[in-house]
Amino acid sequence: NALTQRTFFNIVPNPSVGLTDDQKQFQTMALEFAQEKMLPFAEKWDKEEFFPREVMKQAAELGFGGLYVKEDVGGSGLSRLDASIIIEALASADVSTTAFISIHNMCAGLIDIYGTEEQRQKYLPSLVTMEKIASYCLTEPGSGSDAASLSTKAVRDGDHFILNGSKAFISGGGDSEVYLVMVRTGEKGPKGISCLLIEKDTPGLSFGKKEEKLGWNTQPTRALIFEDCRVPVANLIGGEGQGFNIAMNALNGGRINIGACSLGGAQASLVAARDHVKVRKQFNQPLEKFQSIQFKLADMATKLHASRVMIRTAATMLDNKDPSAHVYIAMAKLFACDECFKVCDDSLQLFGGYGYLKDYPVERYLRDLRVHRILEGSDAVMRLLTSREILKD
Ligand code: FAD
Ligand code: 2MC
Repeated sequence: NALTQRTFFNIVPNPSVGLTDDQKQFQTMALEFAQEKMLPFAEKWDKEEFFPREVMKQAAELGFGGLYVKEDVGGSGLSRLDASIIIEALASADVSTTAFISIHNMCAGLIDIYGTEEQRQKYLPSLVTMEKIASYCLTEPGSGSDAASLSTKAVRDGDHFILNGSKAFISGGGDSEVYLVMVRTGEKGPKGISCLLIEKDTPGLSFGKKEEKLGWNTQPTRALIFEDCRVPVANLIGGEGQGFNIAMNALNGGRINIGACSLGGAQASLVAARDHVKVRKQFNQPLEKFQSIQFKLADMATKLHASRVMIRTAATMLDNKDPSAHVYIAMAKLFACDECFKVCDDSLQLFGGYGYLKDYPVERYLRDLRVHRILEGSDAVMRLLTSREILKD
């Protein structure tokens, strides 16, 4: 992989344009970590479906396990914009592992904001170090995009809830020690949903087989099955009935970071394509001499830069608690995940047949980015959130 610190920063579009000196500093720190600890192994981890927990712990030593968790429990206390810059830099080496770090951060952030002081002190110190890792559990076999129709039932029995039902597609499922699970404790629809923190070894919780996937291979995906699973009422995060709002608010930050993962993958793919067309000769000249190829690179850079501007604007709106942030986040995720996927596809095309081989990095970025158009809210859900706002009276 030709991506080096020099090419990461010296290519147009430069990911450090417009950043403060502090932001440039931790962007460089994240990139150095990614290039030293992730990039040399990413291909092997992908092939062997290896979940690099030790490396994630090392990332947490730099503060990446609790990016926007408050400092009293060991978090880094960064803004969403700062977090997205770090996630993007890490993803330029390994999209799949970084995407799990993003999900873990979404969970830690959720506990930090909505947990009681006791819950924060009990769970966050070992999550920010990534000694323990956390999964976010909303999707069910019968409810994906229509998340508010979820049916995993939690019935109160004294100081416990008794859970029956299942969750599908859970990233980290079976490996994570902590699960944030949206369950139905009341009426139909979003207002009957609550959020429970469930520990891995809770009796009545079991896991499905590890799913075989096109990408995101460095992290496991499994179903969760609840059979009369008893969870203490003390593990309720927020109030009863607030679970859906909590889940959606957490996803706003998650969607920014999934977009940022797409930026990192597209940046690495663009750098690789640029280097390839400078050395690959056909018709007696390097490919870079053909104007159609020059223009393709210009289009790729433009798509990537526009995506980055949208992601960072949306992150800033979330930091400023702008009431319409979720709509700008939806537009940014839609645009960045679609356009950055196209950048990877264009890069693969510029490599010709070599792009299709696993000897070159671009096919891995392409496979990893594909799912960003589906998870944490599909393209259709992003359009739904945006169009509803446009049409609101
Ligand atoms: P569906 O909702 O059935 O959608 C199918 C298609 O119909 C999609 O193209 C969708 O865009 C489209 N569609 C849906 N509704 C509409 C509409 N109203 N109008 C037009 N088109 C529509 N979930 C978690 O909770 N936690 C996780 O950790 C997690 N990790 C995942 C990891 C991977 C690798 C994958 C693949 C998924 C993961 N998911 C996770 C689940 C993911 O969030 C869902 O797959 C996603 O929300 C879509 O739901 P679905 O698969 O049921 O598709
Ligand atoms: N930010 C803040 N609040 C939101 C929100 C958002 N992005 N989206 C919805 N809400 C609120 C909404 O304001 C409303 O609040 P209130 O009742 O207080 O007014 C409440 O949630 C219910 O919303 P709707 O009435 O819009 O509910 P509806 O069912 O019509 O639509 C929809 C909800 C489609 C937006 C939601 O179900 C959704 O986002 N679906 C996609 C599911 C998803 O993203 N899954 C990802 C799983 S995690 C994953 O994939 C990983 C890899 C980790």
